[in-house]
Amino acid sequence: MAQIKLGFGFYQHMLNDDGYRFARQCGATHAVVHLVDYFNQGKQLKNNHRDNQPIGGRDGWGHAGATRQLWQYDSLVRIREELAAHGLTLYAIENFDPLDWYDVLLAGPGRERQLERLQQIIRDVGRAGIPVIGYNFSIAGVAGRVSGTFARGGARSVGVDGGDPRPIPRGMVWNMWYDDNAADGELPEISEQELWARLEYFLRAVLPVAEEAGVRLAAHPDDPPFPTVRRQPRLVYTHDRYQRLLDLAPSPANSLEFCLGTLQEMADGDIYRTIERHVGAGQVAYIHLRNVVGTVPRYHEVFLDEGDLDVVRVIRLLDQLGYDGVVIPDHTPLMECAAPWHAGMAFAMGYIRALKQIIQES
Ligand SMILES: [Mn+2]
Repeated sequence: MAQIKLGFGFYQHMLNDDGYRFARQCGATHAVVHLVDYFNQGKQLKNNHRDNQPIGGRDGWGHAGATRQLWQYDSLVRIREELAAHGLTLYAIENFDPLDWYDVLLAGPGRERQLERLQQIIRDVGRAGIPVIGYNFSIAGVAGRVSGTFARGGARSVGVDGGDPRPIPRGMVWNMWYDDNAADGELPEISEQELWARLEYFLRAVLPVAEEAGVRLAAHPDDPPFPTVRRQPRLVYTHDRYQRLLDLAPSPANSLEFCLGTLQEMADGDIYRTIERHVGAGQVAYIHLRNVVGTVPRYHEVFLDEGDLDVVRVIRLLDQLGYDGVVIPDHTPLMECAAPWHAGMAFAMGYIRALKQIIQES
């Protein structure tokens, strides 16, 4: 019988023995790994601690490219082997480094060269035995979040309170700096149609390579799901736009990084029908699970068992649909103790593990 796989999402700075052991102790069997360091902007900003979700002020999440060596084939193999030694299967790499594809997102002069680099990364990831790459085709990325004591018992978490209209400075994309010496000024505003065209250009360049390499590319929806953020258009900010993404370039390698938190934040749509539609069709490579209260333009993140999403129903539905891919907790509120991030994640892992046991193993 098909079984949901419980995974754990590793930020780059957690790729060490302590991190591996923590995930395994939580019951994880699979790993989703971030190679980009979203927390490296140094001392000048104080709102981007490694023990919370990256929030980012004007300077976003810091500089892109700091951990670029990790994308080399030998590093990918080493990480996969380290995880395996701890009983964890490396299932996916999540997100490209902005330094490797800013001109793909911006349709800039380096686009062809960067597409070749992405093709090489996809080949290396496949050769290293890693079956999935998650990505988020977005110029603004995850921007405009606020932090507050939004969850049960006054637990700190993130949310959205209206949109973010601040323009993006040149030299920044996806919340990170790729060029410190960029001319002053702001990124030009473009249409949503133009951004879809850029996505299609990207998919047509990389999907044939991905098919050959045995890698699925898995698209994350736009979080937060506004039509525009920081004056840049978004792609997947309503439920039906996921289908549009799939239809743009049909391929077994064109798949979804199914973020249930982001889908739940959307103003339209029935999330359970969206799960049936895409999970049922085998289009979901892996799932981000978290809970929220509210939808755009105002919502906040909460513990898995207290939000608008019926997580018990979700796990039951995934089981009924025969889903045998990976589920990871996306993010969780911080808990009051010496290790707030770890406590929040351990709670989420235990909650999902228990549901899985009750529904699948009883
Ligand atoms: Mn997500």
